Amino acid sequence: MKKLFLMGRSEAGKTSLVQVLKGEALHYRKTQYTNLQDDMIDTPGEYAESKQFSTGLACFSFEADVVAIVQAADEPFNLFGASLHTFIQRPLIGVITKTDSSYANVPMIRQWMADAGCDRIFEVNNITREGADELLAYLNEDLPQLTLEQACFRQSLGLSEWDPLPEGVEYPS
Ligand SMILES: Nc1nc2c(ncn2[C@@H]2O[C@H](COP(=O)(O)OP(=O)(O)O)[C@@H](O)[C@H]2O)c(=O)[nH]1
Ligand SMILES: [Mg+2]
Repeated sequence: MKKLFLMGRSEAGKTSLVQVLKGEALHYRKTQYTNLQDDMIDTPGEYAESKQFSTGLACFSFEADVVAIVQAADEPFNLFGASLHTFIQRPLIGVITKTDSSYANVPMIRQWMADAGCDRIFEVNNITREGADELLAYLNEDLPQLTLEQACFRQSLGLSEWDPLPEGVEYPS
């Protein structure tokens, strides 16, 4: 299973998402600190909301296989800048929560996530668990383990570790 790192503003639904992905019942718990031990790294929203702490998120992200921006469908403004993926050396995905909100504007959040450089965007309603299976299926696919030579070959093609090899291209033997 890919180790998932979650970042997003307070109340975005990160802790609920962890509970949904683990198959637990939803229970409110304020996130006070970053826990690195688990398959899922949940972070306090205050990190994403403060300029001083936000670099900490980039550092924690190196402990993960995939980084997720979590944004509720009814968020009124965007905390994340364009091309965010360029300083995170991991695949970046977006998870849109609270799709059930009467103020939901999913196309707007999708646009923010596309601007940030998300490879994939998932919609998850934490209350009904709709959409959770698709995200779980993605997380259950492990990333390929590369040898140093394979990583260097990818670099020579300008590819990240997780981009698929172009059609017809194979690793040199
Ligand atoms: N309607 C709705 N409420 C949600 C959803 N996800 C989380 N919530 C509620 O939003 C509040 C904040 O959720 P929480 O997971 O603690 O957010 P965090 O601060 O990002 O960890 C809680 O009251 C949750 O029950 C969702 O998909 N739909
Ligand atoms: Mg939380």
